[in-house]
Amino acid sequence: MQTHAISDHREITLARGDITKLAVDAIVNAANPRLLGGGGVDGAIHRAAGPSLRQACEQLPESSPGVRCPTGEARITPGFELVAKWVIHTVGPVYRGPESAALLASAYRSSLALANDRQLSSLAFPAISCGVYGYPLEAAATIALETCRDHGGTVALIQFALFGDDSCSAFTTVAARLFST
Ligand code: AR6
Repeated sequence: MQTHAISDHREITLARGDITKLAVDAIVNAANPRLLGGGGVDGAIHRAAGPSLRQACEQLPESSPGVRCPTGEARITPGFELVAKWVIHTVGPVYRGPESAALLASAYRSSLALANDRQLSSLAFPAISCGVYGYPLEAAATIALETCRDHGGTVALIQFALFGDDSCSAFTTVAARLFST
């Protein structure tokens, strides 16, 4: 595990692992706009949280037909059978080129803002958009880590749960460039 202090009271950690196992206030789900589950980390979170999670997601209002969370926004539900008390569901962009950066940053910012509203002190992110949605790892890691570094607020601990060798090494390389400790 790597730890980077970003101020006296805030740190970012990077660790290989399964986000569903983490004992943090909230884990972030890389979902799709329907918010009814899917593959990748979304599927893993729904399996670990149990069927109540899908029921809670179904209760969230649609902003347009089939859309409970537009790309770049975030919604919160309880974590049910997870160790984490809450799940923050966000939707990253499908990668279409550098113009996708603003929406990816927005997915991180919206998640942090929700955690802040609830006065949560610890939060775990997966590598949003880096699986099925095809975001190049180093570009995504730069956006993820810069956005978390620059976001003020109550979240004292931000953990990145990185699932594979490729995401682990990309986030580690970018963190070494961005952070001095
Ligand atoms: N813990 C942490 N990271 C994980 C886990 C896990 N248990 N499982 C996978 N990852 P993806 P996206 C990593 O595809 O690209 C879903 O079907 C994975 O290795 O889950 O944002 C949704 O419903 C990768 O690095 O999310 C959407 O339709 C990262 O999580 C779509 O995929 C993100 O990969 C969202 O695509």
